[in-house]
Amino acid sequence: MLTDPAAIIERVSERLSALRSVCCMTGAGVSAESGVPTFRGQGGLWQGRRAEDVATPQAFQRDPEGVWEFYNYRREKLLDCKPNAGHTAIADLEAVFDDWTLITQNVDGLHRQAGSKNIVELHGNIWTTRCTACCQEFDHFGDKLSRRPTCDDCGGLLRPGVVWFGEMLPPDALTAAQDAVGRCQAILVVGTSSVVEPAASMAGWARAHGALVVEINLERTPLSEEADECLFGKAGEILPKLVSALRARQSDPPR
Ligand code: BV8
Ligand code: ZN
Repeated sequence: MLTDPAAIIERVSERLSALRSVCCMTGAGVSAESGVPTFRGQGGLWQGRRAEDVATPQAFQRDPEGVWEFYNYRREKLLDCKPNAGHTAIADLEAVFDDWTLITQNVDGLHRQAGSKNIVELHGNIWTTRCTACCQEFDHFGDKLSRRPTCDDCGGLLRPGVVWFGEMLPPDALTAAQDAVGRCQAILVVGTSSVVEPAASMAGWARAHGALVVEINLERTPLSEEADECLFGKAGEILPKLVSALRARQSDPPR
């Protein structure tokens, strides 16, 4: 049983190098090294607050200012956060495979800042807002918003452009993710606790049609049992090594 991380990375790169269609599912762990708090870990966003109180439509109905306080706090913190080596490596992987789709649960926009192009934002984007009256969507990247921001067009109350618990995922994002997972030959699952549905089931969908499942995480998760390969460690350290190993194989394929 291989335990040397370098050897496992070599083996994973060998298994991936033969493939053309690969997708990647990321969670908050990919942004942790950029200083973005995760949800369920030490110091996570759900510590000291319940998702039901700040990340559901009912919470927003009940206390829109309190919910905006939570999102404005996160937007403010994000202004100092830059993409890390894990984001950059994921952007590099887009050029390694003919058919690459990045599916992210993250709402921080750091994958796009790192250069990823083909991105499916399953849970929306914290930099966008949507008017609760006229449903128009707005990009407020970097803007400081009040606790009760309103629509320039109709004066309606704006809400954060993210998907809350109990809300359906954006149909086109879900369809794009299902298509990519349905055709992929491998899925890399990076920095997610794999507990939030339907994102948490997508690796199983891929596995069901024979795709290789590779998990990259600091620790074991509910997915680890069914993953074909588990690389334990920081995404920002493992992913650049995986990219180098894949590039070496591409430039000098084994005879
Ligand atoms: C849906 C946006 C259909 C907001 C998020 C009862 C009633 C209603 C719904 C449900 C219900 N029971 C279950 C459900 C479904 C529910 C769900 O899954 N609940 C779970 C919690 C039980 N899902 C939904 O509601 C979804 N919609 O199902 O619609 C429907 C509709 C009505 C009724 C039924 C069904 C919508 C889910 C979207 C919620 N929105 N975020 C915001 O961000 O504020 S979810 C939130 O969790 C984030 O998006 C986040 O990405 C996501 C998952 O968390 P992770 O990314 O995995 O982060 P976490 O902190 O948990 O883990 C970090 C991991 O990284 C750890 O494993 C750690 O070890 C690792 N790590 C840390 N550092 C590193 C690292 N790894 C590598 N390197 C490092 N350096
Ligand atoms: Zn409006």
